[in-house]
Amino acid sequence: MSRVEVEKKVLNENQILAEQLRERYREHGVLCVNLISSPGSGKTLLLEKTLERFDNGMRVAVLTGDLQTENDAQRLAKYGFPVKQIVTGGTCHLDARMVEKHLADWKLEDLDLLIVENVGNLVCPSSYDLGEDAKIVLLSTTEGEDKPLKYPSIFFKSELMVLTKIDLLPYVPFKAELARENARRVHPGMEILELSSTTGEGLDGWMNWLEARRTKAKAKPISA
Ligand SMILES: Nc1nc2c(ncn2[C@@H]2O[C@H](COP(=O)(O)OP(=O)(O)OP(=O)(O)O)[C@@H](O)[C@H]2O)c(=O)[nH]1
Ligand SMILES: [Mg+2]
Repeated sequence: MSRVEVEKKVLNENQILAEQLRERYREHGVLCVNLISSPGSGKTLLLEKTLERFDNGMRVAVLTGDLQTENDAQRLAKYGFPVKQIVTGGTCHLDARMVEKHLADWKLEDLDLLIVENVGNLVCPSSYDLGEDAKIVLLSTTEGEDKPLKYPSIFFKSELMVLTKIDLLPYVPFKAELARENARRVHPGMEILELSSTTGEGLDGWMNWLEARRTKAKAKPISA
């Protein structure tokens, strides 16, 4: 079997599993979001700030993926919500099977929100549906405005772009307007939020976005 055929087969199998996961999320009214970015763009710090803002009653869980180490899960576990690390052992993306396996001992009926932090990579995760309601791509102000043009697939497939580390704008040669323009060239009408997890600027907008999507997922009829 050629490499292309094997890749097609893997992607098809992934798609079937992803649809099953999507159906389960829908059945239980769980919003699942999949955070994707280059390594170090600020996914985990944003999640730390997000969990910090949730009250104890929030029915949220996090799956966080990495090639190696449990570092991110350790950072996230201290907020008291269920968190699991998926160590891929070298694979550059999460797939639906890994998600399904790590969800096995959590009850979806106990959750309203499942956040998946993908492996830091702008390329591979874009090919793998995890059954999520929305992919969210993060771009930080230290990466360059051209990234949406160089890695169009993930910017096209993501519903929302979060421009992170805006506290660094005075110190880096990054034109936020051009980054927004480039993102919308690849994905016309794309929603864009800007924030700094360090200063807290823009976090309200992010929390409001999540809450609006969570309410929508809850309201969706089972047959939708
Ligand atoms: N100045 C500034 N630094 C930030 C911000 N967000 C994250 N950082 C820093 O950027 C570095 C990487 O942040 P992480 O949250 O670990 O990034 P990540 O995307 O989870 O990284 P990987 O999981 O390795 O892909 C850390 O040193 C953070 O403290 C921000 O808004 N402003
Ligand atoms: Mg991380």
